[in-house]
Amino acid sequence: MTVTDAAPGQDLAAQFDRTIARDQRIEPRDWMPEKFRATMIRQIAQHAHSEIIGMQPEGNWITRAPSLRRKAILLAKVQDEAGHGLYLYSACETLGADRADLTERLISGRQKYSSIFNYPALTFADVGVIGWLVDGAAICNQVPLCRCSYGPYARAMIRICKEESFHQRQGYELLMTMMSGTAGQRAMVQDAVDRWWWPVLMMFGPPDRQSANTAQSMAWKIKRHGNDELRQRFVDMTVPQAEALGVTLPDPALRWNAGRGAHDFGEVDWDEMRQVVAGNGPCNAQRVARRKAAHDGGAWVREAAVAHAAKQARRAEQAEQAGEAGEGTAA
Ligand code: BYC
Repeated sequence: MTVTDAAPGQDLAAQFDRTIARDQRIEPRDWMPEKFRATMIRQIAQHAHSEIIGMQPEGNWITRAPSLRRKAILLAKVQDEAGHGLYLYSACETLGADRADLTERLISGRQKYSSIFNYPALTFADVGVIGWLVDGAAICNQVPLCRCSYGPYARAMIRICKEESFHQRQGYELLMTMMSGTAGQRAMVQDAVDRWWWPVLMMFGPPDRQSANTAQSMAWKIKRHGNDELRQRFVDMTVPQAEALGVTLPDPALRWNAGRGAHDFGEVDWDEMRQVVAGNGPCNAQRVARRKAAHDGGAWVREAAVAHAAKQARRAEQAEQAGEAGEGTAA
């Protein structure tokens, strides 16, 4: 339903509320409260930045992949992440955001990206664990976003989730292969799981009681579940996968609670998360510096693309004018 079609004088805010209440989508030309627009830009931009920065930890392993097969898989995965970033920047543009400005905000630290990508990928087992756990957490968080109330974001998420599913499986398959290898390979996998487990739980955001945005985002049906519910769902989904793989999740408090029908688990180190989000994680400076270098290095490509588009537009205009003049002569 497009509220811009509404009769003059109609209460646009009430119509926005009705669209949300009926579980319909808000589309780019619809009227929306400025706070809704700002929230969507904030979340989609942060998500887009995460995809683009998220190319770095795994991208570092493309030249060192142990076989042609692993290299081809990794290359495809990292390219998918670039594609996800592009869909998401486009979704942000439908809200009036400017892509160059979004990149500037990322590079200058004024917009966030997921804390998880500020941890290093130290061995090739990390590539598998990123696929299994990081992409697994991303799926848990993003499948409900396919039903988000903002149309372009919801539609982008459908394709992204399909690709994330392949990413998760390739990670798990890589780890299965390593776990059936040597004792050294199994130790590498366990070490990677030990390092990534807690940072992955941070991906879901702070506990709901401390989350600044959850209540409003749930009322607007941007978020369909709270951060804690999705974190719990991820833990419950992952425990049997860890058992099948033969690794131990590094949490002594992790155990099945029959009463709740869910796993109990230990407290995330929220101080560490705050530090990482504030820019003080192990790789924050390196990740942003590399993104800035890539952006600066691409300046000539952007300039050439703009010059090329201007030339094409000029030629099209000249051809149109020549056509009109020709028609005039023929008549
Ligand atoms: N890291 O009120 P809250 C991927 C911020 S891409 C950093 O709960 P919200 C992948 C939050 O922004 C993974 N910051 O916020 C890519 C807020 O600060 P501001 C990215 C975090 O938005 C490549 C403040 O803390 N996924 O999976 O309601 C390869 C309070 O939080 C984090 C998405 O972006 C964090 N972990 O909920 C492989 C999914 N958590 O902005 C994989 C879409 C929270 O008020 N995003 N903050 O200054 C979301 O679902 C939500 O934005 C979040 C946070 C659940 C992340």
